[in-house]
Amino acid sequence: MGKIVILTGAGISAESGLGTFRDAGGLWAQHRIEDVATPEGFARNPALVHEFYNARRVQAAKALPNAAHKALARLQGDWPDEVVIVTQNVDNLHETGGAERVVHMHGTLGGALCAACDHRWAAPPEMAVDEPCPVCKAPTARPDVVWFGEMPYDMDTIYDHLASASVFAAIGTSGQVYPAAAFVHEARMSGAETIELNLKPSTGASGFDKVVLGPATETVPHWVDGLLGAR
Ligand code: BV8
Repeated sequence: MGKIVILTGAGISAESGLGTFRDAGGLWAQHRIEDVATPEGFARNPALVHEFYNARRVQAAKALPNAAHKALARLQGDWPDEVVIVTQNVDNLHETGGAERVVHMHGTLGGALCAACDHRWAAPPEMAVDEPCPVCKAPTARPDVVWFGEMPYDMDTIYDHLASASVFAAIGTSGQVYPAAAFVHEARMSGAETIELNLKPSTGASGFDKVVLGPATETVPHWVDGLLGAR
């Protein structure tokens, strides 16, 4: 038994039709990170950044949760201890798949943030350049996502969860973005059993006790069945 901490990345949403970043033809093959996922890029060309996130927001709104998202929600409901999902993803497929305790460390497409006064509100389907903040009226609205060079959200909470995890699973992440990529080492240091579920071994695969390869819609329900059946 014990607390299960799960880190998910773009791979868990791939079979829902949302692009990953580093697979062939992925988002970083279509756009330069510096241009669309940094504060400097937003300052330089906000229209390009809004275009990038508007397209993803519209696509994510049409996407449906897949068997992997639903299996994690089932695990949260049926496991006798806490199951925490920390996601790098900015889509809401964990929530629409029935999950509750989801920590969006890189923010969400559904959120808007005022770069001037830090006010947060629900983003419209498409954000425009110079969109005024509803509170301070400054034309400084941006997507509420964490860009490179910015501090991910809820880091203290995440490290607390990792320190008390019995099992740590990384699902559908290439293990190339920090600090998320180092969570497996934090979990191991607190004695957690670590498992990676991925289509192919990630950069950090050797840091896991176990690696299960295959599409998430097959490996995740099977893993959850094993955990719940083994109780
Ligand atoms: C920060 C925005 C300070 C939202 C993103 C060392 C320590 C600390 C920082 C750094 C460091 N070294 C470098 C840094 C800086 C930088 C960084 O990591 N750079 C990298 C490129 C080297 N990190 C930062 O700037 C972070 N901030 O460090 O602040 C700090 C320091 C310490 C502690 C606290 C704070 C901020 C990083 C966040 C950047 N924002 N996105 C958005 O646009 O979505 S990152 C971007 O990459 C996405 O958020 C994405 O979630 C994330 C990770 O990518 P993955 O999810 O893994 O996706 P990827 O395509 O790479 O891989 C897909 C995987 O799925 C593959 O493995 C594939 O095999 C698998 N897959 C595919 N299909 C399937 C599948 N698996 C199963 N089934 C399938 N069907």
